[in-house]
Amino acid sequence: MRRYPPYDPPEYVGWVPDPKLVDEFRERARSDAARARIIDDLAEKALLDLYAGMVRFRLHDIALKRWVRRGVISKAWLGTGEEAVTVGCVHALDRDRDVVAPMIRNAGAFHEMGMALPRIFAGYLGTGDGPNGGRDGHFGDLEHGVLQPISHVGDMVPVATGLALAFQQRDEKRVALTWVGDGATKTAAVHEGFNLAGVLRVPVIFILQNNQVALGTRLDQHQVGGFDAWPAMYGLRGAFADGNNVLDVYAATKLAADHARAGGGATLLVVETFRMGGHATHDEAEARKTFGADLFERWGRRDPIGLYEEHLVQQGITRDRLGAVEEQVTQEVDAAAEAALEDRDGRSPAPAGAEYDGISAGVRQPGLAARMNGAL
Ligand SMILES: Cc1ncc(C[n+]2csc(CCOP(=O)(O)OP(=O)(O)O)c2C)c(N)n1
Ligand SMILES: [Mg+2]
Repeated sequence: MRRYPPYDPPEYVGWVPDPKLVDEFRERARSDAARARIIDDLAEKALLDLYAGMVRFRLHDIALKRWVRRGVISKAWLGTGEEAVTVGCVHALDRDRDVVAPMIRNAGAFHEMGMALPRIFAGYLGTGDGPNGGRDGHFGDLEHGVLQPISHVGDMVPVATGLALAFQQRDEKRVALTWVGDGATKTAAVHEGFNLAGVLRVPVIFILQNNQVALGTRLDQHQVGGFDAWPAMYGLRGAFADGNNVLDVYAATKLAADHARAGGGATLLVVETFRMGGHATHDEAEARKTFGADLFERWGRRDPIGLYEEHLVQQGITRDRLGAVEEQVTQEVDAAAEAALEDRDGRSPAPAGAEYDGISAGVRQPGLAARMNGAL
């Protein structure tokens, strides 16, 4: 894809494919027979949709970075370098019926679950036409199966478990999915949720998104060893995927969803990736001190979008075709960001309690009720 020097991590600016990594990308996706079958079944449209989804997420982040530079918003949390984790998971679900609970690195789940980009951008601006009427920077849209996160990391794990319990009790073949960061796994809520999901065998998928860092604390500073033993510890079906390989993430999630729908219970899918920037836009310089330049360089060569593009070209999809997809998504994101800015003062929320009933609506969760009752 086109690179954006003012906004991209420096490792992405002059990105050129490393043939060895492109081979590894292909081999990784084929190393497991069940995953290989799923990938082989993907039609060209589905392959291109995955590509469009990742490009959309990257450009969504770039639009937010641009707004931070222009002083439109004060700060933004980004998923740069981790796009494959969100997009691969979402595309593997039944997006008309399943429910996801994204965290800050998973904003791509908003648009990939079907929320309109202008509405998403309105959410960041806090205008009254945003998903929660401009009340809070945390938003979702239950009509599209996206739970609004709460700020406390890890808490969506027991919430997703509870949703899955409802699906199980109603004998609905539906799945709940949430992402949990390496740092968030240190909370009690995550332990409670994992344990309950294991005991009750509910149809939930936990994506343990190990990006090697929590705020300014490296994984090796908050945990001894890796996550290999964790699924078994909780009695959860365990799976592992390369978080910079969208096909691997897609296939692993699809298998987890099939397993859950068949009544097999919960999966903990451990995905390795890397945060190619700061915790948010405010601490990019600090992040460069948290890790050595070699680590950024190593993961920078594994840009999930660049690798996937090269893979698709090897599979016979032309660069022109990819370019056309990118162009269309670029126009879509640019237009949405511009539209959100127009007359934004005029769209600021009404004084609390005057017109907006978001608080009571939030408590009643009408979208969730409709979704849970199969009306949506
Ligand atoms: C319970 C709780 N403790 C602390 C915080 C402050 N906080 C917000 S994000 C974050 C880091 C989370 O790291 P991780 O779970 O690895 O996710 P990442 O940011 O790397 O995607 C922290 C500590 C919080 N939101 N909730
Ligand atoms: Mg982390």
